[in-house]
Amino acid sequence: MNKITNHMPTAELQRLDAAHHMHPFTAQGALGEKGARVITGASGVWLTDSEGRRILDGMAGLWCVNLGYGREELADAAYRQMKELPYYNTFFQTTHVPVVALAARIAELAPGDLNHVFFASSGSEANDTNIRLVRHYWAMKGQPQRDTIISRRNAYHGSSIGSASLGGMAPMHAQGGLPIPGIHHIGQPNWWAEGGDMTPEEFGLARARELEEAIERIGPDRVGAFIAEPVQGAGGVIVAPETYWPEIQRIVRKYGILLIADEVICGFGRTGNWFGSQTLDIRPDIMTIAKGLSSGYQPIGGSIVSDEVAGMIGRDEFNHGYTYSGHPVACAVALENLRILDEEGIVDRVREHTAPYLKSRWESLADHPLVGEAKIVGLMGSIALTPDKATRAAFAADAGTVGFVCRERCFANDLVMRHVGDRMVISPPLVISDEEIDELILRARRALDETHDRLRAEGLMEAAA
Ligand code: PXG
Repeated sequence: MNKITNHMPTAELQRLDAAHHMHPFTAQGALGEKGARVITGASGVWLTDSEGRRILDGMAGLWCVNLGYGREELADAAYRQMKELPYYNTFFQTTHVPVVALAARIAELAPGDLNHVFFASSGSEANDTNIRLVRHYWAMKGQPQRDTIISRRNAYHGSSIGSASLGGMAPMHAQGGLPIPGIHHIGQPNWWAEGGDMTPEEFGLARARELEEAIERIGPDRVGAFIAEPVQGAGGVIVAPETYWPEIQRIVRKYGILLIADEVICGFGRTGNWFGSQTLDIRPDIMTIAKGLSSGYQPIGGSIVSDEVAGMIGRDEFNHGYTYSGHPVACAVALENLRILDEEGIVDRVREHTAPYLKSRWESLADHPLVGEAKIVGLMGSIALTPDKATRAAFAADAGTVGFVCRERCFANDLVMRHVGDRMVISPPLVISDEEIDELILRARRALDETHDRLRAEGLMEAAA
């Protein structure tokens, strides 16, 4: 076979891709007809494709390239580590310098008594670890029946069997016999779509109290933990009303259940602090991390665990671990990523400058005829598309039809902005400049205008009954 390079014709790359590469979350047959966009390089917030187009990456890859593309320091860190010690494990009473240094640094950054890290290679693995951690913790405390974990509908916690069970994505549960036993889902705090006639404050309280109702129904002695993303990411950047988290906090304390904050997207500067839990004043016992930990330059994730939980787990052998738990190259790259985020003041800059600026520009989109609410926390934002702002109506067409049209128009305008149903979401690299934010908004508005034209032409502006 010929060497596959960036210089192969796009059509040939697309043909080989469709023939041999199974894509995640993709209808492979349809992909074969259209062909995937081939990304060949990137720098800062800009991607380049095989046709030579420059594309503004409004999603930081998959919510992960916090530092932006093309940082040579991270490549150098990987190169140095590969030469020195490309691999060693952390089983059987061994350790190595990068894993020690990274664990200690994460413990320093994490709030409160979250001082212990169990490493994995992804957020999915880390959440699988969390299921086992929680259940083993309660078993060690003499309460093995506390094996139920409560989560939320439309949450995303990963794609392995355990983590997808924690997640509340109905289309994922519909395939492969999910969820596993012992996972219970309550409603999400999505006021725009589900708030009905309640004020956001009333709705936030009502949705939080579903946790209390679930605990009472299942039995307070049966529930081990509640897991949630500080801001739901893949569910559409759903920002809970202000009343929600304080009430959740009250309930988990009242019943003594563990709180797991899934920080896979919110962590490492995304919300303007090191962790989303700090931005939203959440006090978890366990945090899931991945993505921004290495800015996506290496696959790495983990669970940050409190003194109390780690102490209890440590009393016995925890029969759990991955070949690549604490992989030295991934740890070295993550450490370098954290150094740069810190020393260049990137997290502080997000909080003090970039987030307020993006917020003012993002919220200006709310005057567009298609846009209902515009929500944003730090550098993660969403807009709800609607045929009727006053009633917060959904479109008559199947959910996602309009969002898909808008995503296509973004693509055509060389902007990566995702759709989740009929919400559009952004999560750009944290290093995005003011000029690049202006450019992002300009392209988003153009895409919205083109979407609006197309919806009118195709009779898709009808509201659902
Ligand atoms: N928790 C959260 C909150 C996530 O967003 C995971 C766990 C799983 O991480 P891994 O590394 O196993 O993928 C995620 C991942 C999307 C999309 O379409 C989002 C994620 C992954 C893939 C697609 O928005 N988030």
